[in-house]
Amino acid sequence: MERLANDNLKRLPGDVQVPGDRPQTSGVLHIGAGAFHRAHQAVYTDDTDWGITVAAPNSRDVIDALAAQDGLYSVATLGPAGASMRVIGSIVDTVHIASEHQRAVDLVAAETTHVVTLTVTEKAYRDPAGVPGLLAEGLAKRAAQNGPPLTILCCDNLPDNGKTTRAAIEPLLDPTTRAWADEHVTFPSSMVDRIVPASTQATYERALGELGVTDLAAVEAEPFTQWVIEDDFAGPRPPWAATYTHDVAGWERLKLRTLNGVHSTLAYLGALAGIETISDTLALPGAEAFARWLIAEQIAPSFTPPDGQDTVEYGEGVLGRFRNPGIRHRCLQIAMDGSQKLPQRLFATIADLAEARVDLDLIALPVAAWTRFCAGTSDHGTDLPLDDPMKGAIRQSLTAAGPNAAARIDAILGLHQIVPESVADNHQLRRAAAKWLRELDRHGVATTLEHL
Ligand code: CS2
Repeated sequence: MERLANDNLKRLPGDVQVPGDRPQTSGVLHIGAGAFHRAHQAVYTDDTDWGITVAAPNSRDVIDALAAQDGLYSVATLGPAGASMRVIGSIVDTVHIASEHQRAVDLVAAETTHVVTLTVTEKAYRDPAGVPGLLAEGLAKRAAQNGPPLTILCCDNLPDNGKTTRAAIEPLLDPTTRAWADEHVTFPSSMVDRIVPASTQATYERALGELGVTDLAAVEAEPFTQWVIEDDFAGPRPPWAATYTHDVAGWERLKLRTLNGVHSTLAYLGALAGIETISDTLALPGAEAFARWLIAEQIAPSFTPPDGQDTVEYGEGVLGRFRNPGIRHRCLQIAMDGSQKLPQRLFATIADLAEARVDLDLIALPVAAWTRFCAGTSDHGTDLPLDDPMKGAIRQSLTAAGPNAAARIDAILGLHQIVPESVADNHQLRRAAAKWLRELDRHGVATTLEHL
């Protein structure tokens, strides 16, 4: 079967949006070839005359598919009214870090590279031998050449993600590089948002049906997209149609606590109930009412949203997006790496509520759901995978706790790398979470939600 390529762009069906002149060079080096990047930053870049080199840390499947297609791939935007297709042409080159390490280092140092963007997932920032190490090596070379300034722009769902990135790299720099980087490298924070499920066979089949050629790098996404970037670029700034601000923190909190917090909550509830996707979980009797209640009573009072934003209204928008039946976002995909996600999605909210002495009953339910999920058995007795870098510690503490609900909650809240002390020590939270865990153990998610 013919693959998507420069040669057949002109022959694609008329309703498929195709790129005009392709960029020749890449001012952006992007690390992380996942579906999110392809449906987010690469689309923003496609609206400019900049190009991207995509670096894949481990698996080479995506970059091999892109290389076989002249860097082209399609994004299916799935709205209530059906799909619209767009072919993206902003990716001009690829590099496989695991097998072409030196080339990746050289690209970080290259004077043609002005911005490095990152979507490498939350856990990658903890691994000095991985992406932080690569960036440190590249910066050392750039400093030695006294190269042009560089902007390193984190696009992962972490709070203060610019500072987090800097903190992961800085300790790896020698003193000379460090001094150079202080002057020439910036780490703006950014808030990124678009719901992009992992591509499946259905994604590739849809692409073939709509394009008439094979696209093995195809992605599908919701219509909504947002990018808020701290305006702190060291050198040239790509003309992305993003929102540039000096206060990203408020946007990050709004998105991480509301969208991602409710996403993770629904993911654990849905997985326990044996439901495959977020939209189907939200359709469980009581689920949407609970989500709405959680947003209004617990998430909204935990922080001040950025100017002009109302958390409850924003939350309504989020629930509307979660209902989108075109998006089959699997609960198990969102449930993975809970130890890396929940600190900013759930425990930060609880810490702020505890400090403000707000009642913690409702928000204790997602804590109980995660605890039960971590044990690895659904309400129907089927196995649930625990895909988490802290799996060993989590399972060990749960096993040691035995069957008692209060003991299991104490064990989970005692994981200090995940749960802040002020949350772990909060008696009201512990009591409420243990109560919910007993409910979930006895009745399961569906009945618990129905009787809230
Ligand atoms: C999701 C996010 O997988 C997850 O943990 O919560 O990927 C979410 O879909 C995006 O952050 C939306 O912008």
